[in-house]
Amino acid sequence: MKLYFFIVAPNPTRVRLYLAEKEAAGHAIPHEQVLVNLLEGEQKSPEHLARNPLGKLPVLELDDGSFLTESASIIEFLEEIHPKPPMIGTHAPDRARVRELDRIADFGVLLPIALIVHATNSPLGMPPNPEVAAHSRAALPFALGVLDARLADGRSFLAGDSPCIADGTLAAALQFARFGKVDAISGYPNITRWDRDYRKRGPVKSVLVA
Ligand SMILES: N[C@@H](CCC(=O)N[C@@H](CS)C(=O)NCC(=O)O)C(=O)O
Repeated sequence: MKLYFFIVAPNPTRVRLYLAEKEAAGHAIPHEQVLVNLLEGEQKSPEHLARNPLGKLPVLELDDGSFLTESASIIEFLEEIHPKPPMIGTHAPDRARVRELDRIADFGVLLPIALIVHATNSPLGMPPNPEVAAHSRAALPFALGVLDARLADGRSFLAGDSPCIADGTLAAALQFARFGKVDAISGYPNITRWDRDYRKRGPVKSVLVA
């Protein structure tokens, strides 16, 4: 398999964090990582559009030559074929809880942060859009408040004692915020503590650059 990615971009980063966690736990998923340079617009090249007509990253190329897009679907697929150690929980209620957290982190944090960064300081050269920035800024506290409360008991990871896919989604979002000079979490002490400790871990350090 091949994972097409770009550094700092949050959606490829959440997949790379997932892969790094598996490897650190002794269950490396065999694959190659191929950089597609978003800053050079390579995602809109005919070669990449053949992989993903939406012109986005990440893309996973399967061994049969077919392509899978959408970060959450890629992670779910990899988890189905490599279930150890579990990154989405083991039993149905735990798995539902992790997916709940992951969607909150994705739609409630990653998406608004991506919109704010691209509306204020876009690395892809998108024009400033104060209205979108303000709207996304106003949306952010809802999900951050929920995740901060989840971490209030001092747990190491969003779902408890071991990392799950939602930790990767939140970390990918917060890296993009730092990169885009967006202060997202200073009013959230539990997320701030989680972020500091999570980023000290080997698999995370091997992926994050900002
Ligand atoms: N829903 C998609 C979003 C993919 C996405 O927006 N990827 C960004 C990088 S984080 C991208 O490729 N942007 C380049 C562009 O829009 O030209 C997913 O979860 O994979």
